Amino acid sequence: MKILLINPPVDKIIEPLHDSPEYMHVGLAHLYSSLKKFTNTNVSFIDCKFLKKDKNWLLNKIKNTKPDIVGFTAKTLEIDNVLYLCKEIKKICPCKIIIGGPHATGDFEYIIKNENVDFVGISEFETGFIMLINALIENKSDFSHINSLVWKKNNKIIKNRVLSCEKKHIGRVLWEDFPKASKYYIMAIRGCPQRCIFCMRVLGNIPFYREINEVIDEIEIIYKVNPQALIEFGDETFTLNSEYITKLKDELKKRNLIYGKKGFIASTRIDKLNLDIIKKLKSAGFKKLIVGIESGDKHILELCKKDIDIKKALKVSKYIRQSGILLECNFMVGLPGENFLSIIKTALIASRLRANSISVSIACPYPGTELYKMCKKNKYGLKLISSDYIDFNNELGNALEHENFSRKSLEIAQLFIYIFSYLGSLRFKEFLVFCHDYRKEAISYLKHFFKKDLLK
Ligand code: B12
Ligand code: SF4
Repeated sequence: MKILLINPPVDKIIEPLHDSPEYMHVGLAHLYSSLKKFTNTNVSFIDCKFLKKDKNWLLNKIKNTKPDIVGFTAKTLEIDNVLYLCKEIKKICPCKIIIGGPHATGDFEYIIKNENVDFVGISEFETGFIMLINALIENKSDFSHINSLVWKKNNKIIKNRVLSCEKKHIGRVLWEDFPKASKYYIMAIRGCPQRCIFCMRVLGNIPFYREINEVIDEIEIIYKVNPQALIEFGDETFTLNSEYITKLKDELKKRNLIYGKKGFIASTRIDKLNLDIIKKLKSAGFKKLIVGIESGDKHILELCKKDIDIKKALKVSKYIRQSGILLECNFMVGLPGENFLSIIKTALIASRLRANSISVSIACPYPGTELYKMCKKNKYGLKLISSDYIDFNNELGNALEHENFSRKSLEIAQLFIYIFSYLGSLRFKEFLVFCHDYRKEAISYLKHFFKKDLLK
């Protein structure tokens, strides 16, 4: 049985960082590795974005290789593009099609209703996929025993129980099977116990810690494939558990993987950092930490269930700067409770945190989140302004506005925070460095910013 896993191509490069990335899709890399280990199938993985391949190339490839199962991953903004590809694939290849990933987890009905889709996988899906393949190999027509699967029986949609994957099925990614990349994302911990209203938590609320040895084996293999690789931990909250970090640091040291490499990057919550953990991360070779602050307004942070204390965040950011680790802070505008004053507060905090880089996005109500439900009910003056999923993107999207805050005002607020975070703390040189480092993204951003006005 031939299985083809696909990270779909983009029609047009709008956000170069993500549409034409230097890294491969971690979720599909995990699925590939588990299917290879636990099934007797011929599995392959094509990351069209990483390989810079377009839809014609992909369709040709499918026509020539005739896989039995095609599996697409899809974020919300790419789901319609993927459904279009499914239609084209069914014309040229009599395969089964399964879709998984973030959109499938948040809005499986939208996908399974499509006549060209056979199955949908919800949340993490290593175990579900292995069970599905075994059922297909045995020619079964009943799939009700398969974890986290959505399927159709006599045109009726059936959603099975959503269960966590079996521990043994989440193994080491076989990075050595893929082309060399300059950047790799790896996952040590899956899931996040917090409840932020804008976050999907595709991998659930219960943290699952991978075996330290396996994570470090993965790092070792990546460095064998490319000794100059940059490695980022994609975990939602990397420093959830300080003991885990200590063990990780010790194992990295033991295997001499800390020095001489490019250094690691990780994302975490600022309230899961303290002086001790920062020192550990520094000695483990971490060069950059990314944290979500989201807003400088206490009321908004409460409404969003972000659960962080701004004063403590300022203190921790100082420790990070003193340690020599670079700090990136993420902010969001357009959250419930946003007003003129809260924007000013966010800009002030962004400047006081003195982060080396920042990212300011506009809140995006991804289906399956509490924010989406709030928008649907027009709570706190929130409004969904598009039902077209291509607009569901935090950076350059067009999905949400407020009763008293038009989309354009949110975009102006976003630009204002970007600029004020540097110039408000008189960091002119750092601002120029930031503009230089992210020049391609800045051009896309400015094009998007002025596009609607120019079209008028
Ligand atoms: C790390 C990460 C990134 C990394 C990329 C990592 C990578 N190389 O793949 C970076 C920082 C670059 C990134 C960028 C973006 N991200 Co991101 N990211 C994440 C994060 C924190 C973890 C994802 C991850 O790697 N998980 C680990 C792997 C093992 O899990 P997984 O990918 O989900 O795959 C599992 C299942 O989903 C499922 N599955 C996945 N694909 C498939 C396919 C099939 C066929 C099946 C059956 C199952 C299946 O099985 C997999 C194994 O269990 C999630 C949050 C989260 N909890 O998911 C957000 C998240 C996925 N990102 C999100 C977004 C929006 C983006 C951006 C668009 C940001 C932006 N510009 O606004 C970009 C888009 C990049 C792109 N073009 O793909 C959203 C997606 C929401 C949505 N509904 O679309 C999330 C959910 C965060 C959120 N807002 O809640 N991201
Ligand atoms: S802390 Fe981060 S990963 Fe966890 S729910 Fe909040 S935004 Fe999502």
